[in-house]
Amino acid sequence: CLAIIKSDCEVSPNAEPTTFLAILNVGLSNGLTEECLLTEAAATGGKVIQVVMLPGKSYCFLICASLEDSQLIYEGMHNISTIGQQGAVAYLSYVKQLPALVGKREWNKPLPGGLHIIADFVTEEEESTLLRAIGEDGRTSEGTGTLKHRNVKHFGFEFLYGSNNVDPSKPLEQPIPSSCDILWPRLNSFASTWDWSSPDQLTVNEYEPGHGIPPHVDTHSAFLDPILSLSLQSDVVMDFRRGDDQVQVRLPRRSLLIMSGEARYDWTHGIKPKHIDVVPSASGGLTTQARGKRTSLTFRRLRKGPCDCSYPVLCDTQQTKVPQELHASLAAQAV
Ligand code: AKG
Repeated sequence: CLAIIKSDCEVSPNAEPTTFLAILNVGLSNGLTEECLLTEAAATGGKVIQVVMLPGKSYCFLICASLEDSQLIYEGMHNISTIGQQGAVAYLSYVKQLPALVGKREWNKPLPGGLHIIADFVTEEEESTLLRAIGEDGRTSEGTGTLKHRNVKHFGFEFLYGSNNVDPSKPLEQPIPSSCDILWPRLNSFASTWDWSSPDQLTVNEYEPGHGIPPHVDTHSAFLDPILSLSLQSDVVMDFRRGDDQVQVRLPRRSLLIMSGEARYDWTHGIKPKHIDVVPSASGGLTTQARGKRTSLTFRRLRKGPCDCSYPVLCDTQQTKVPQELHASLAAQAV
């Protein structure tokens, strides 16, 4: 095992204690979760600053708060802990350093053009207010609001998953809740970028851990640019794709995602149905993040006419086939 980490990522064992521990025989590839590892380490009395796990690998690393913490964890877990799937036994070793930037390449790609993420767009208090407001009202999809991989509600206009469109002649009784009005003045710094007006359509998606949404582009002729999505309750990783290009984007809880221009029209976006995301860690490696229940508020503005964008590939106005096929996966989710 030690030979593998040496050849994989040039990490050498150290006979004397260090604050870096390699945990061998368990990792992302055999189902180890950060939560499980941290619980096990905490039970030894040792304090962990960070867990570093590498995609596809059956080992991982811990950064401990001090040499004393590292020794407590080593003594409490080496050869004793059964934390992998099917109770794989963990072997521990002190190591000289952590792997440099291993697995991080995926995360070093530039974001799609026109994609912005504004962290802490709402406070925790505002998050609670918004969740209360959308919980009380709204039109549920397909009568029940349950798609195979998430629950959905609409305000302003219903998004029709059969046609992947809205019917502008049929506004819903419930407009977008007025508690959302606090959001729009915060977009002032972007206002010159778009011909801005407040959204008139809101789709609320509730994802339990393990839920997701298939890759799709929001129908060009149905909605204007930009499309906004506010993430509440949990972080998640969203995948953007254009041809062979794929970019993973972490959407933190309480952040606002803005998809404009290229990101709105020329890239698909989707969320893989998983319980755990692999995400960058501060030390330059990767770690896992268990998903909690996530509620997203996707705000759109109806276009009411053909799309005149300069991104024809996924444009239903300019070609009918590709977007329909893409959206078929969304429609297929309806129960
Ligand atoms: C949609 O409802 O079409 C979405 O893409 C939702 C995105 C999200 O959950 O942030």
